[in-house]
Amino acid sequence: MKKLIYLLLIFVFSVQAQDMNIETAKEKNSRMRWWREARLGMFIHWGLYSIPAGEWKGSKGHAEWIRETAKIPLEEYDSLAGRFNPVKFNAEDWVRMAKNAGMKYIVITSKHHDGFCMFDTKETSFNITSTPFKRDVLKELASACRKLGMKLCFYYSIMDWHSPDYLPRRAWEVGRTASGADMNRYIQHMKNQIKELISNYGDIGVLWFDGEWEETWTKQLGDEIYKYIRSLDKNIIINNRVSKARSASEGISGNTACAGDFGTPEQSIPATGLPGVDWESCITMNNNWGYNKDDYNFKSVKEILHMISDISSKGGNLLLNIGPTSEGLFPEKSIDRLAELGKWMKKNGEAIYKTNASPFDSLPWGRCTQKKIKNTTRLYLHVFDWPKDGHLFIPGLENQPQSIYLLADKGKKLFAQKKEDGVIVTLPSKAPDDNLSIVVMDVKGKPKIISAPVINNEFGVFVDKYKVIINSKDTSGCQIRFTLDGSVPTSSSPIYKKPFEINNTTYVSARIFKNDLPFSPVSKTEIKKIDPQPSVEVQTPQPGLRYKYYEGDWTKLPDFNALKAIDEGVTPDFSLLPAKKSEKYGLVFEGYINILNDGIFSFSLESDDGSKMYLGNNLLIDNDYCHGMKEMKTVVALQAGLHPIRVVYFNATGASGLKISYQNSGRAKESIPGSAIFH
Ligand code: FHN
Repeated sequence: MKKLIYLLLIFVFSVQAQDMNIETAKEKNSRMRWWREARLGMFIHWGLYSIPAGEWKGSKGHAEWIRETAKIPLEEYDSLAGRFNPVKFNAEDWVRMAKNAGMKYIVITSKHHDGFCMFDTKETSFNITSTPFKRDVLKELASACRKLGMKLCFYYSIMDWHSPDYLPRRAWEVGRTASGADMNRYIQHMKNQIKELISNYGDIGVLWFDGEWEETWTKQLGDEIYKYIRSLDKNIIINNRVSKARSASEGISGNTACAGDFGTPEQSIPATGLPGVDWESCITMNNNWGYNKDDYNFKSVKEILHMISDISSKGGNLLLNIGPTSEGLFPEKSIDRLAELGKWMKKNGEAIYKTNASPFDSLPWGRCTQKKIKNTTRLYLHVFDWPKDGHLFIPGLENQPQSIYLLADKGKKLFAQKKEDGVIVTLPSKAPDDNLSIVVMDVKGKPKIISAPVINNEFGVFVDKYKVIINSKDTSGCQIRFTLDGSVPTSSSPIYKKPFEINNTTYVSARIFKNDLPFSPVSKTEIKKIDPQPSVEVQTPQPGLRYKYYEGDWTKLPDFNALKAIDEGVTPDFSLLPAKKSEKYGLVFEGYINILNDGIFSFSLESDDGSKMYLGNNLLIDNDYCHGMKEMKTVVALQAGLHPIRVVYFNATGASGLKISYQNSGRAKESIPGSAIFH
């Protein structure tokens, strides 16, 4: 009887799991396995925008957003479909270039924000079969991927500038009515297209959503679509942009309660790995996602290899972008970079594929990935800077290496010496690869690493006196010894017992000792004393900031002094004014910020779109140009009192936002309160 109940419970749970998309950790790990092991994929942004290739009626600097950034009326943009004829497109060539570059999956735009569908969809005639080319490129890519053993994945934009049902319209599309638009009908349209993409092209690895930031798309809708997709295909992987999990910059933090299987930092790499979090950095090879014929600013092979190394050492994937031409060709420089990448991956891919994040907090000369092989750990030491003296010091490694060799020359055994605070490997004078060389080291069991002590030096500078705090991970039975002149601590150096103050620029070094012998690497940091920026005298400061409100059409901050303000007045803080009437507007805030104590302040300026912050006569933060909510920070030393502050801001289209905060050394980050603002 018990067995029957047990079986019944398993059945109920599995049905419920299926319906609710609740899967066990084991099932999720199985579903994510190929993606986690892949580490490297190709992103392809291809569509009608490749025809203008970044230029429209003499205006340059555009790409896949050209319909928006060049404000092309719907009918005029749609007419590009009549010119789309990529006669040189060859799906197998593309897939072979991705494969030879060491990429394990391809994510291609099935539909970008412009709404043009690169596949044969029954949902709209605004698709590739209505072009002179007629052929369904996703179908051809699907068969090429099957033939050559590549995972095919589709990018799909939630935001759709073409669909009559999608809202909001673009702000400048004043002549295009929104009446009759029906977002519910649009969502059904989306579901129908998603079903086409999942059903008609064979095994699809990932549905890669984008364009989720507008207010008409909600967490609830995102979660609903996620469940819908998983009900169609229980193995497919879905990124976090299906819902509202993506915060501005990292693409990972934000609302983790939202649906989505992995985080999506864009054009950035998180500062550290995020244990237990799946994430993929999507990054362009040059400056644009879609093809721009004038964009020759391609990253070097070295930069690309170091990105792959940095990302995989933090447990993430790299999705590297190509923007093909309107003829259906990869740009020459993209082809070159792929070929160089492939040569390196052919010899060194073992250090990237199927690896896990580094066991080290950081390494002065590069990165590390690791693999468990039975009861051994294989460490892949990614050496960016080949040591001139031929000695590679691995700080804090306690394990006695079992074998060491160059991945590019496995026959050449290397020798290591266990030191009290780590391992020194003797390397050949010349690195096997000028861009990035891998040293392989096997250690028994798990790597045991003694981390160097941590000296608190949040901002690196102080104005009056500074409390030095030195911490170390649990190393019971040890002492921390330190020096204040930059010399390496010895067994006769003072023992750190509690925080102490310094009054001048000091080089603090610290090291862990056990039984009076060095036991960890050395930490060293300069803590610099600087003069604070002087405050200013203001006769009768009044609460609040002066503001001036402008309207206009900018892709970067204009010289507002040369423009006529539409509105001006005094506002209690930096919040965006309710008075704004247009989506495309600018603001200038001017006044004084009252600093209560001499100190070091970290200012943060986060905005969508561009902004700049001035303090006194200095440009403190430049966060200009069109972008989503993006934060930039800087540190400044200020004297107590009033300091002139000026913030300029513009919003181009879509979402808008401006957040200004500061953090005094040792205190939490906070928005600048109205009580600190005067004019
Ligand atoms: O607006 C898009 C952009 O065109 C591009 O597709 C990138 C790629 O991740 N995603 C959006 C910006 O976050």
